[in-house]
Amino acid sequence: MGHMLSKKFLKTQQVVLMGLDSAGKSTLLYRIQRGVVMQTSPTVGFNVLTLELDKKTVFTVWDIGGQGSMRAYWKYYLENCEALVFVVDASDRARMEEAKTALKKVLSDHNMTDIPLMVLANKSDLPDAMTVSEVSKQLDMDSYKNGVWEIQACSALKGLGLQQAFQSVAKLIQNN
Ligand code: G3D
Repeated sequence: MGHMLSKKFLKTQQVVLMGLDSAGKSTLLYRIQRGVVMQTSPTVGFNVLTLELDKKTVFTVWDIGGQGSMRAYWKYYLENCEALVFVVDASDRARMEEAKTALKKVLSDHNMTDIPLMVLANKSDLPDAMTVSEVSKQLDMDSYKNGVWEIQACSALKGLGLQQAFQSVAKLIQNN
């Protein structure tokens, strides 16, 4: 499966979207979706969704909370990944630690060396949402000194900040 996917996506920009369940990934995709959902739930026993945003950009979406067993499959997607978008629920203080651990795991994959990262502090419309600097601190972003990363606030529900965020992702890919 991996080999076929790798070949298929070779000519497109592959953006991998990850985050804990409930971070807002589906809502975000729904908001930005212009293409069609190409593939959902392959038969390997976990949910992965692939979405063709336009002719050149393919999003692969993963829920990564507590799913360590799926890590063996990430590599097929991360191999050609040009940017990682990591979505966090900025209003969910209780799960920040879990998000931090999950992000650390992904970034430790050797395919992620030199891949730019965009952290989206989602649900910024909620009154108790953390600011980007709070989220950044909670995720210990300062420890990624060697990597290229950015953090932006957004509200997938209201559609706020998404356009800017994905323009920045495109820039990060361009500059990489
Ligand atoms: P996931 O795909 O990452 O698992 P979902 O997350 O997109 O399913 O979102 C989980 C819940 O968070 C949904 O609420 C969704 O409406 C809500 N949500 C997503 N983005 C935002 C946001 O920007 N602001 C607010 N206020 N809520 C958001 P339900 O109630 O359907 O579970």
